[in-house]
Amino acid sequence: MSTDGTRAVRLTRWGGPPVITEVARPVPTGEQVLIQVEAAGLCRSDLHVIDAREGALLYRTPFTLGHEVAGRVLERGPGAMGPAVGERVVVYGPWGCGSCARCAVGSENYCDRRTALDADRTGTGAGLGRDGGMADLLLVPSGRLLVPVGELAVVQAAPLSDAGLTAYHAVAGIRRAIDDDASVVVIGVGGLGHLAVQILRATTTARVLAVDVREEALALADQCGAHFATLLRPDSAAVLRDRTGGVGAVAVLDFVGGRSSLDLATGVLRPGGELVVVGSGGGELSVRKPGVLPPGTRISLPFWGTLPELEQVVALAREGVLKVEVEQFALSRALEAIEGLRSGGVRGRAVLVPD
Ligand code: FEH
Ligand code: ZN
Ligand code: ZN
Repeated sequence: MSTDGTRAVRLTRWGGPPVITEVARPVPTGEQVLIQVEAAGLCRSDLHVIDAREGALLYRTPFTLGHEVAGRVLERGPGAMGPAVGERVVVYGPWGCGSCARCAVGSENYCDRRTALDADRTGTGAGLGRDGGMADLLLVPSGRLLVPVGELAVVQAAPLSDAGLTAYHAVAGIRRAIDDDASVVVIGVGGLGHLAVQILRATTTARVLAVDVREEALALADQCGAHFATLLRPDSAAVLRDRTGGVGAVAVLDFVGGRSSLDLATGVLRPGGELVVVGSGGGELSVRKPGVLPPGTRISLPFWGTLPELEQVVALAREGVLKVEVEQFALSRALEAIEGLRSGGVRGRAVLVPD
């Protein structure tokens, strides 16, 4: 390993496997900030990026993967703001234009200029067309995208920037629906779902009912504070509805987004309830076919989260309220970790740590 090169897990061509290769050390200019990566989480969206056919995504290869990153500020460009050199931070992953009405309030996940950014094909975030953090170093466009994490362990901090933030944003969207004796169903207790259970328990009065297809996920749901957890079966809607006192759930958070999870959601929702679809499991739902959805159902497709929400998630974690179930892998074992995620063999969130 030469002294000035560093490692990165890169997608070098569409349809090809990611490779661990040496890249030049980035030099921060202007507002940019160089991060010494200390932890980078893996996400199912990384699999979608890796498996994408040419033209499916508006990104140009090659680029480094990884949109769930924590580390230390190593070097700052001359115009950089935010955390100082040496400070430990987590990186807000949706990189918008930074100046539109949405970005101005920290909602870069909903940047008004995203279409233009897509057209420019330079990518919309860390590891999403822009060089990401499955690497030794990460160059961040601006210090505005960094949230200090204090003494929080980095393998706990990294997953907050995507799994934690996405779960928190999904819960934020249904908070108004949670009245007395409300039940919320969480479908999929993986990297995002297990944090959603904890966030619901920590920030709402909801009765939390969890569903998954894996026994070990039910144990994780219990560990995270779910009031009830069950395997997905043909009678799950009836079983869950019974746990709601017969009225149904005021909200369903579907972190799978597949045919069976959407079917279950339609069977357990209360009239006037909230269907929140986060997972991209390829499921379809007919919104107009009579009898598919209860009357008054509101459907939302939340995406990632906002900078202020990331600060709130980090605060919850620093208070000890959020505990991420992590399976740690050395950066040099990144390809093995990716295959482990693909095979469903990861408990909680897989996190790469530069070795
Ligand atoms: C990232 C990029 C594209 C689609 C979905 C995602 C999520 O993993 C972000 O949380
Ligand atoms: Zn993700
Ligand atoms: Zn913007």
